[in-house]
Amino acid sequence: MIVDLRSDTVTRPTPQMRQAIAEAAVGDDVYGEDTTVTELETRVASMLGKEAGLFVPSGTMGNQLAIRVHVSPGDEVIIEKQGHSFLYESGALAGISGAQAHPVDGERGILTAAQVKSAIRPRAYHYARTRLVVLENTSNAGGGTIYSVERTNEIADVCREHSLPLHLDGARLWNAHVASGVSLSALCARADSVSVCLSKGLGAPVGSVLVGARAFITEAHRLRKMFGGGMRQVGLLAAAGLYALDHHLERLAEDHANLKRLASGLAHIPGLECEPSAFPTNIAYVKTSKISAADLSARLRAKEVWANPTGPNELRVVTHLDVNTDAIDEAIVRFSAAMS
Ligand code: TLP
Repeated sequence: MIVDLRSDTVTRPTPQMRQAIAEAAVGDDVYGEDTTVTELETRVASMLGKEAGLFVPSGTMGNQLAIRVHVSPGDEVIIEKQGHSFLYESGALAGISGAQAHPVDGERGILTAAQVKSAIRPRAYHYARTRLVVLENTSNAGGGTIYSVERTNEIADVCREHSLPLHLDGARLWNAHVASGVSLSALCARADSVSVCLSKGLGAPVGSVLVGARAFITEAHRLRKMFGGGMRQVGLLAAAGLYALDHHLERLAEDHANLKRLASGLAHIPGLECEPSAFPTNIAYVKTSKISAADLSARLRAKEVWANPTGPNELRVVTHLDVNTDAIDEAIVRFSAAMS
């Protein structure tokens, strides 16, 4: 049995999800005629308390469309230094929007309002114009850490004082919601735009939804076409997203419990460090002092446990729909064997 802990993106559609895909009503979404897509967009927008939604192929496109709507070339974007939209989206911030990042070192991926405030450039023509703040909830690089409503709102207050829009990369906002018990709409009430992914913990094969005010979505819709993201009978994929919202949202609690179980097991293995309480959702980072992360990853691979290095002495492990408790226990045994 392969235990794939590389990411929650690796899940495969369940037979029931495939059934929902097979039965989906479809139409040409470029003509606005795919009722399943429209249902998904409306549903996600309403869950997140926003006026409108737009189905996009990936989280990257959701984030980069939002950034492109919010900024102009030469503008600056305040973002955590390991924020996905800055670090892992192939330079799109510069390549697509002509913007530069102002990376800020958060605490486990989480920024404070004071940090955001002090990163805003003075209004002098030597400087780039600060035009956007991007937050990520949960923070991937922070270890699935959660922005509380209070923290988000404090940052939103700073944004409002400085007339800056706030974009939320909510690829795993679902996990933040399930782990904290706070409603999705409260978690993003003060964000001007939010991108949420269906293809991570929710287990759909493809897709994200970008939400915001109607005028914002109208412009994002125009740009989605420009990016080549106008899709046709894509209700097939939207149906998987709707199925995931109905059946896979609340079960994220299982992934969180499995992550704790895994982290606690790994913490007992000599040569590994992993503090379970530092990882509130489905992502953990494991420090390896005795051997390099690359060596450990290779040894694990030979034992059919897949986990990627994220630094010379650090591996990331992620729990998801396709890893049950037995697989977690098996992974712990194999980690232990790989270290001995
Ligand atoms: N994250 C992937 C990798 O790209 C690192 C993963 O395996 O975690 N926002 C966040 C916070 C993400 O973690 C990701 C994907 C995205 C956006 C981009 O989503 P996709 O892959 O759909 O473009």
